[in-house]
Amino acid sequence: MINETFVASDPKSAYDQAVEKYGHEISLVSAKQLKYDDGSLQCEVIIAVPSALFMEKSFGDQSFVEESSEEEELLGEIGELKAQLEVMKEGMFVEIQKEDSVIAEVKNLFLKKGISSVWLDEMFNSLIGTAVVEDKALLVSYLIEEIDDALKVQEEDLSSPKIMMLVGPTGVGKTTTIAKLAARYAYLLDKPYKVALLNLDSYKVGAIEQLEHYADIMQIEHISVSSVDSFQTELEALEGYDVILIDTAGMSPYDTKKFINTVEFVKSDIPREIEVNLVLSATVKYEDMEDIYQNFSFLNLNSVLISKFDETKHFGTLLNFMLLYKLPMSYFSVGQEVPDDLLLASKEYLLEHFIGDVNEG
Ligand SMILES: Nc1nc2c(ncn2[C@@H]2O[C@H](COP(=O)(O)OP(=O)(O)O)[C@@H](O)[C@H]2O)c(=O)[nH]1
Ligand SMILES: [Mg+2]
Repeated sequence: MINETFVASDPKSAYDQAVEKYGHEISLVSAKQLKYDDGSLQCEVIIAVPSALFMEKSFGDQSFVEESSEEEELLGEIGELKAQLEVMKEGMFVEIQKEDSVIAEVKNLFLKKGISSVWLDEMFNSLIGTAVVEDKALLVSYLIEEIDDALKVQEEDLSSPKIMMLVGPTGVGKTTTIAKLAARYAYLLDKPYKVALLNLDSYKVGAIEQLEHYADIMQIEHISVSSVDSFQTELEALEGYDVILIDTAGMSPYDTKKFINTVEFVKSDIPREIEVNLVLSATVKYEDMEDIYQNFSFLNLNSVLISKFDETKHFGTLLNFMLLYKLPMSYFSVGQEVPDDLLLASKEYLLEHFIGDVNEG
């Protein structure tokens, strides 16, 4: 049944209107008197009409059927579209959730390995909405490729005479590495280079003895200098040498800077640049690395030499340092043995170790 309202001045007139329209199959639902705004009284009668009769009288047989089917068809289509939208919406939600969970998982993995969230977020932001963030393996290999791109290696170049100075905290492996480099240049390359060792330490007796000891064994020139003046004089005297390796044992970066500045006053036929290598232990903690960089960066670092590569399996912190400060790597010290445990820096070698670590985690 369908309810319809009829209005007239009295209930009977209203009911008569309903009978006139639908005949006697109708039934009375309610009747009430209403006072309108203009003060007039009207009577509202609600009657119930059988649905079929209501449709017939309202739309007429033919038109009702046709309109209904058209309307129904339209409604059906809208309903279908709505359902499709729901499915799409759900699908999108699932995709976003999937992206989120892949990113979260990979981010967690790299964070755990020491890569900073600043660098990671920068990467993820540029990848949102791409297929890369929907697949864990794809995302991991993308990140490793990005690290590979960001890493730089300083090629070994002995084509012109050079002065190489190793700086870095005490105990990091400077003296040992200088001995390895000296042996490499003097005896292990395609031709023997003329190498001299210079020690800037004036008071750390042990350090001098250590370098002297290596120099004696290798029969390589060794000089110890204690003042900026004598440094300049010695460099002038070493004019004919291919490589001068300088150890800075126990010296503060500020004192070291004075010696570095001296180099430009060295009188020499072939002017030499000084190449400053920061020696960083692969085992160092990130907070310490930052401190080290702050302490030594004003020396205009040319490259980073990574020591104690053999003492850790985790290279994320080191990689993070490279990503942040963008210094090229020169050599890797991979053990205590002089001269064997020294490698030319290589991205592949470092990344292989890092990937090994990532795969374990
Ligand atoms: N395991 C390992 N030990 C190293 C490496 N390089 C240096 N060392 C050791 O670290 C200690 C300090 O080295 P040293 O050259 O005296 O450091 P310096 O104070 O920077 O001159 C020594 O016992 C070295 O044998 C390395 O690559 N791996
Ligand atoms: Mg030393």
